[in-house]
Amino acid sequence: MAGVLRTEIMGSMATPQEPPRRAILRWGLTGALGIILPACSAALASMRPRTNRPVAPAPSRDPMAGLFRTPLPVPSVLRPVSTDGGADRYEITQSVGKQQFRPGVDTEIWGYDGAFPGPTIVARRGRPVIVRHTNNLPAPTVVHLHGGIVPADADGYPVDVLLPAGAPPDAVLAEHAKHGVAGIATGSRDYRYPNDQPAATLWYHDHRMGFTGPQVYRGLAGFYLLRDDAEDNLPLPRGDRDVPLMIADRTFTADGSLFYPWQDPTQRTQGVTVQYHHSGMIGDTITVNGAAWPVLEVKAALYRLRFLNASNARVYQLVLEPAPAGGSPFVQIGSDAGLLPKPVRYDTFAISPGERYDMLVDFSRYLPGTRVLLKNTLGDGSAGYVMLFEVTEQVRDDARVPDVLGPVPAPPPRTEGTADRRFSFMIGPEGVRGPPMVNFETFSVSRIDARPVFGATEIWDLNADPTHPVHLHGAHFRILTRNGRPPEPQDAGWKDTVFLPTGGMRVAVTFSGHRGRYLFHCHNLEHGDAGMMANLDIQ
Ligand SMILES: [Cu+2]
Repeated sequence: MAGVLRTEIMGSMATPQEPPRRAILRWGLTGALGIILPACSAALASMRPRTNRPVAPAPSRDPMAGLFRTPLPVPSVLRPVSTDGGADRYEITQSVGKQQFRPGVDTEIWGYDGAFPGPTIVARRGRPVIVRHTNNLPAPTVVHLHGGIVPADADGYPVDVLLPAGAPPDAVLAEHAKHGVAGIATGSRDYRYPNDQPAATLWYHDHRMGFTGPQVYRGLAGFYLLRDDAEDNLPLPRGDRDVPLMIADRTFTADGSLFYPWQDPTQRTQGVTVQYHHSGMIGDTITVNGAAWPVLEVKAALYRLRFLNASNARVYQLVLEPAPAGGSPFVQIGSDAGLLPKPVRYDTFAISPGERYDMLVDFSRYLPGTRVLLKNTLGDGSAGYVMLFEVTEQVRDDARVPDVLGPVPAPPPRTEGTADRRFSFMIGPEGVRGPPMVNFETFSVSRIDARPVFGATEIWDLNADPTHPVHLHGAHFRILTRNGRPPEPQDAGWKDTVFLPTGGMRVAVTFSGHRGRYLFHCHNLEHGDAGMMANLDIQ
């Protein structure tokens, strides 16, 4: 029976999408020629976004012309089906959908309730949420609440698959599931989230073993906003001035389909073509909330912009152009897992896959009528543009930047001496298909790589060659050193994802959530799928 399920349920999928180069739709300024580079290039060893060499010089007069044509969609907030019994219950159906990333072009996606991003869940600290997911997709799925401190059986361990109703038994999945946490479910599965943690911008996304990259890329991602009283008591922007921004790069084929570099044209086995093995899937089109290069009209007022990098592999360095009078337009109030102790101001900031930056931007520092570009200085050509804000009018605004935000306990001051554990993230040196590894091993569901003690705070030294965005499940951490030096201001809060620099980091991890098996892995999704993951057993 091995492989039968995947053969049958994947058989109804679209035909393989790897297009000839000329068939890739030229929505951007660079076009497609830059996206497939020779596999032997030394640049493949770099995690930096692929430099898409422009095929024509970028227009010098008005680079915005034609690019920013779609109003920014804001995902709808999901209504609970029940609020009885001490928990809010939600239902989500994972299904194939169609949507327009660009006006007039239909693209098939896989989405939560058929949409990308999926519906936003707004949760309250201390109030549990139960989400019943039903799988109507032609493939197994797994749901992970990224940043949530949840019981291990609700964390979306990669082999705890949810099969579509009617899927036949599969020996390979059954064998994998023996090493899982929650086992296999068919049709529907309930995920229970206690929400026993501070207000933060979380997100939920697919985490299926070996297929997380393609399944998130197809659209299985949504916001999960956790609120609490402490945050409510701050004079922060609310309502339509509290805007989640899910940034994700994609490449489209000539017929508007999503391009993904499957190694196996039948899409039954995991893995990407050798050109994308080291870089991960880097797209040439930047989307925000499911629209390519969108436009948001903003009042001349303070806004809360919750930046999430939901890209498979691309790192962004974001700037606003023009900068407002007085400079430093970004005021960070929160990081992955909650508010910072106090606001931090930036001219520019980097965000790697999986990270969140909770920012205030005061558009009253611009004159009404100003068009403000959000640019990515790491991207070439059209990948250098993210979205456009159009400042409309001055309004009454009660929101302001607080002087003090949330209490974050000081981390243990152990910056000298030996760490409790060390983790290295690297791709093996065996040529273009060297295996992505943690501590020189590729992932195995049947091997425990670390056994932290529940309740402990451990000091970890993390190293990467060259750089990787790493994400910890089941616990949050604080940054003690960066490149061997003191942390930077944005490192002050609780983190669950961090872009490891080549000089490494020392972090303090606190295991105060739940006992059980959790992952620690690279959030370059193609690296994770290929084995750059480790198992923690917290006991
Ligand atoms: Cu990686």
